[in-house]
Amino acid sequence: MAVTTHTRLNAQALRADFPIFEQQIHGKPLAYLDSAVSTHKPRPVLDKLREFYETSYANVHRGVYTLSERATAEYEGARDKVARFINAPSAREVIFVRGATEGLNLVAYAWGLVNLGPGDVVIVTELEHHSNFVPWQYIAKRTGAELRMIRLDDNGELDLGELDAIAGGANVKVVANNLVSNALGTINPIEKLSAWAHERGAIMVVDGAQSAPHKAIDVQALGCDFFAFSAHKMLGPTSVGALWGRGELLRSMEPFNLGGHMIRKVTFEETTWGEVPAKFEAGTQPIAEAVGFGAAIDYLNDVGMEAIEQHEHELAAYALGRMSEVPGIALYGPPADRRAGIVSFNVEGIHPHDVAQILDLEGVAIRAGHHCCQPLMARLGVAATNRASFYLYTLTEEIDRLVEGLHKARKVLG
Ligand code: C6P
Repeated sequence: MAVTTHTRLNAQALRADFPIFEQQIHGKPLAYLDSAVSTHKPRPVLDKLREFYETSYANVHRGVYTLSERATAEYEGARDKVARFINAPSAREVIFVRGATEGLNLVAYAWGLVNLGPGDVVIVTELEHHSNFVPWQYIAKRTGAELRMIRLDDNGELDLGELDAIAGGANVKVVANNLVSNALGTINPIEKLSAWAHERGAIMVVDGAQSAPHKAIDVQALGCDFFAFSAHKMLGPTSVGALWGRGELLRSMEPFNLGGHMIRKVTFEETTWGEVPAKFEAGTQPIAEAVGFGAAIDYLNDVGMEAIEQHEHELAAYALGRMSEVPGIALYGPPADRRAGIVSFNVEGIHPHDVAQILDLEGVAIRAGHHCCQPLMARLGVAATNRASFYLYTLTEEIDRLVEGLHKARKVLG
């Protein structure tokens, strides 16, 4: 029998790599429980950015001089790292974008505008982030396609039993879903959805913004056609992310942005496009950011994605247990074994922003709001929730401080 063992991560030890934790907030150690919005950066990533700018920086794919060739090698090296990280069949299928949002817009515009029309159906889900919802709603309206939605059950999980009924006899062209929900932490059955989509000749577009940072990703095993994610949510810099797409689809698509670097030949009458990925990387790319993204991937690989997933899973279970002790708390989403390290909740009678402000005074940072998931908020029947989200540097003591803060919020405002 094959036995898999994962080295457990030591969050306390890892924190020494993150300078942000050296400060205090309102005289208390920082308990940063908002990693789903963005993560902090370890020294190896910060050092890599500085080293790159100090020793190897130049524009890429534009110079024959040594520095430009060195920068190009680093940039393309980062692309290789991203490709390996998600088990893409080829690094040429990885496009550097500004983040998950831009990657998903790229697919909606460059694929959707050409391939969708009246009589076609795009299926999204009720727990989609606006980044994988609004572009499809917009492109569907522009092309005359119809937008349909997979609803959630009371656990905050997709009701796949309804899929065939949702599709009816329609010509389904796109299924769009996140692998992990940013608002509920739900882990979605992408393999099943991909298979279902492909049976109908549809493409499967996966928003990987909340999954790539937290679990090992294999786009081939997921069976999807596109997978988009952001570096800043996985220890890397802002303003860079990646879109992976199947080679044949990327090659058949029109470009998204037009300008320098993405062309083959330009004359007054006509322009022809360069090869993928250049076709989708118009203008000067986020070069140093991509290199920093590569350094973040190195760091995550060193810690081990299985260990990170396990750690977050334990934190989610611990948090759900401890938080359920708070009187008047409503906890949203599935049981711990079917969710990532994200817990959304409301405290009866207290506005989420007030809860977050009281917690801030305790040095505990959580998010309050609709989390760019307004259709989901409508389903939950609330305008907003509080959300605590965890990462490899999160300690159980910080969850204890969150719970103490919630008791305090109830005393002060409840
Ligand atoms: N979610 C959150 O607090 P960008 O901004 O492009 O890096 O990522 C957008 C995005 C797309 N999909 C999902 C599932 C996401 O969670 C996010 C970003 C942040 O949940 C900001 S709303």
